Amino acid sequence: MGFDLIVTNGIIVTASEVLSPGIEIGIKNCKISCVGLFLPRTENTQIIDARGGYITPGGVDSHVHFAQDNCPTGDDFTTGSRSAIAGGTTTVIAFASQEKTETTVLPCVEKYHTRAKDQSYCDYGFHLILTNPTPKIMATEMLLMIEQGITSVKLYMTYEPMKLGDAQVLDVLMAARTLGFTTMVHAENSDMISLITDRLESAGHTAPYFHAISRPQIAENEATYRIISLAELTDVPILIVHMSSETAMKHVRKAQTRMLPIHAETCPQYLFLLSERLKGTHEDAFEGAKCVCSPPLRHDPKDLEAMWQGIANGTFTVFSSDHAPSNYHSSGGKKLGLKGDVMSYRDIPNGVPGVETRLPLLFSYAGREKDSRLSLQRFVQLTSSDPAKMYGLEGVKGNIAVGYDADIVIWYNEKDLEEGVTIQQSELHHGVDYTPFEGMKVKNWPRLTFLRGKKVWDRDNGGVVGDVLDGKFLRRGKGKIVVGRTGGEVNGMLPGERDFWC
Ligand code: DUC
Ligand code: ZN
Ligand code: ZN
Repeated sequence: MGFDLIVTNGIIVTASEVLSPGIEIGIKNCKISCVGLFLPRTENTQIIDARGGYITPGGVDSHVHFAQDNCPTGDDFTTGSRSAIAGGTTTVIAFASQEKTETTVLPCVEKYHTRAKDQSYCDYGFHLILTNPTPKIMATEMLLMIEQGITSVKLYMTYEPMKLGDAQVLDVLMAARTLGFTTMVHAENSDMISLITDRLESAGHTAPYFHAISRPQIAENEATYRIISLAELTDVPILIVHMSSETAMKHVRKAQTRMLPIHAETCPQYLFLLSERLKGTHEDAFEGAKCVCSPPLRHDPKDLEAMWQGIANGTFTVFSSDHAPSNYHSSGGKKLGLKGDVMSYRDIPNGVPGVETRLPLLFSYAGREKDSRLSLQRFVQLTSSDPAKMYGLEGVKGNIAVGYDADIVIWYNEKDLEEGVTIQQSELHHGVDYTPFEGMKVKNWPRLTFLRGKKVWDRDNGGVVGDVLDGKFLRRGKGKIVVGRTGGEVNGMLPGERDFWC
């Protein structure tokens, strides 16, 4: 029989260990079938030499926006997934987004399937954005969704066209309790933001920088505390997406200390970028629009530092890109916020691109060097194995272990890349016309990416060597709790009190 492929001469990093040099990966029928020493070769075995570099699992980016109606100028599945594999990500979970006027989610999910099928370089799944969770959807269609492998939803506590009130959030959480889907939440206080936005506009403060002024940390803080309370009341695990501030993060940490199943995600922009980036330049007063995202970039380097602490100490379960692609130069993109000479930050599409730069940015700080901020294992947990667990892909994606899909990233031996890599838009593979990380230096970059044993990215020999037919839809199982547990009592309630109404 023998292996189809053996990856040799590298240092394998799993979610729990950095394995000794010499340990090899044997791949058969697209799966990792052995991790061990001196694997037997046959004449049909292809040997991949990792040249002494690290080997990590293919990245699982569980928060990307591809081909979404609200960002029509950026990435579709083809360009977005191409960018993913060039940055070492082999699985993405994108969104199928329900319109508030829709009383069923089935056509919307079909629409997003059509946008992705046979158009993806990497494997993909969908979360469902619920903006109108009718009783019928919650009672019958969510069951169907779970059967079809869509086992997570995202809820918004802000944005007029998407937000749910607390009563609706509670309805969804109660359905999640029964059906077992995973609930992701965008936590910002909508009314605080509206008040400030209206008053800023009256005062003529409408340049991109005021986006950050309009969404202060206290708005994230309040909504985070509120959603944790709603989740605690109903005893349901949640994941709070794209967290940006220490005050809000402290609620998560405190809840986790009480063993509540409260998970959190942060993204590269909240580790590396500050609100000063929203200020225009001499040449282009509107350029800050490129960095408009929500929650916004924060003001102080201490804010970044706090997010790094959450990365290192386990508060964050997931490090995603929140790749939200809108072109800067297209009229339907970021320029929606520029009418003639008049800037209007509230009309700028939210979000920054980053699916390709996510892994290299974090990997630069992983390891045992003096300037490292997290271990290599923690890097794997945050970028691959924990998002896979959270979203029902454990055992298939996100780790280097027997039985898993052979999704593998081989990094350069640092001796072969002494100068590192400078991030430049001209070198990236997304469909967006800029990167907010332009000019930043990273230490390393995926040299080779394999998707289910097939080489799809070879940085030195052709770049993208995969195909849009390579990516498959992932029917995900139900997500697992990674932090805490259900079944805890609510502070101040009698033991078992919930049973009267649950
Ligand atoms: N939420 C996201 O998840 N992405 C981009 C913007 C937003 O508000
Ligand atoms: Zn969001
Ligand atoms: Zn997002």
